Amino acid sequence: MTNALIFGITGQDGTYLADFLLKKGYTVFGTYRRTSHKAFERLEAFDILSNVNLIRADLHDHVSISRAIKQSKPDEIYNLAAQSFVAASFEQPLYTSDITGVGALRIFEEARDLCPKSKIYQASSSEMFGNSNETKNENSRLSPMSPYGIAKVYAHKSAQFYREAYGMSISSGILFNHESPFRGLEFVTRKITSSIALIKQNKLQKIHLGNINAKRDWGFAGDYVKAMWLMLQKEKSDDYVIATGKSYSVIEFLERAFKIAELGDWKNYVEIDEKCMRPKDIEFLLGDSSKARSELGWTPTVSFDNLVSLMVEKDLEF
Ligand code: NDP
Ligand code: GDR
Repeated sequence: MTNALIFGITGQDGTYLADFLLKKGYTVFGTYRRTSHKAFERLEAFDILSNVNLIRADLHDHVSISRAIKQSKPDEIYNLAAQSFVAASFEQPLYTSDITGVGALRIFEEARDLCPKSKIYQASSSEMFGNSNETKNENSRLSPMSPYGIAKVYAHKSAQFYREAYGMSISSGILFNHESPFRGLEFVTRKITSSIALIKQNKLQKIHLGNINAKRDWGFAGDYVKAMWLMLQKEKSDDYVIATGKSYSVIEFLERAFKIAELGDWKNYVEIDEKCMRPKDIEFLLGDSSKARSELGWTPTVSFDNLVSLMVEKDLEF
């Protein structure tokens, strides 16, 4: 039996990854935070809540990280836990740095003491690249434009340092945006598809959005968690860009989503709202995942059109 420990099992990726690893026969441990309400709705929707071993831990608290490692004796550790909403990082830069940046370091440091031979996955992000028109690969310049992006660079560089200085097996996946029907409601894709469902029910008239000209390389979360696992099956740890190689604007997402919902022209339902604008935003992101495709045999299976359909149709099941 192989033991996996997922920090952030309650999130979108954590749930897809837990499902994937259970199907591979892993014993899956995952961390959750204490909240005043239930945080397991995704694990319940996948019907795997009773199949995973939950451990309470917070990335702010290194003692809880240490306990999670001791309890799970992991062969593989996946650090997916983060304050992952870029917009919120402008409001809470210190908190974001502590969880998304230093939180990763806390895991690496505890693992160095307790399980230096475990394989570790670090969730790095295309948000580390910042703005430029170039297609990004593993060697592209890191020039983050948000407190979240800066925190991810800190964690990414720490992963490389622990790999080189201590010989630990830490791989970083530089993942571009990936979505699903289980994406958090505040991210733009799910905000649009969940709002469309409310419009259909006459519970909402307008969707308030910010920079709808922004372009992202959007893939499907189910494909991307497979890439995480593939990275940890390699003997040598490394960094890999995971992306589809196609970029679409928020406007193109709106066009496709409204067409599927048969609501007519999206412009009738969208209002541009200053409150949804960020102090700085990345206008364009496009990834080159040739290294992952050749070295890991990874390839995305869900097109942009199919991704939008999947999300709209799921939200319309009300
Ligand atoms: P989510 O926001 O859906 O999940 C984040 C997870 O981290 C949740 O389980 C959350 O718990 C947990 N978490 C938040 N704060 C803490 C904390 N202080 N201590 C412990 N756990 C905490 O993110 P995704 O699943 O979309 O992303 C997974 C990872 O990949 C994140 O690190 C994200 O930054 C990164 N990433 C995501 C991309 C994407 O497009 N989805 C692209 C590139 C990188 P709770 O449920 O309690 O909030
Ligand atoms: P992003 O995703 O910031 O790329 O980070 P998000 O869906 O939040 O924004 C994508 C783009 O859409 C624009 N936008 C809006 N975004 C939101 N959330 N709400 C709006 O109303 C809105 N209007 C326009 C944004 O300005 C942006 O340009 C995601 C997260 O999952 C990170 O954790 C991850 O690291 C990166 O993807 C890669």
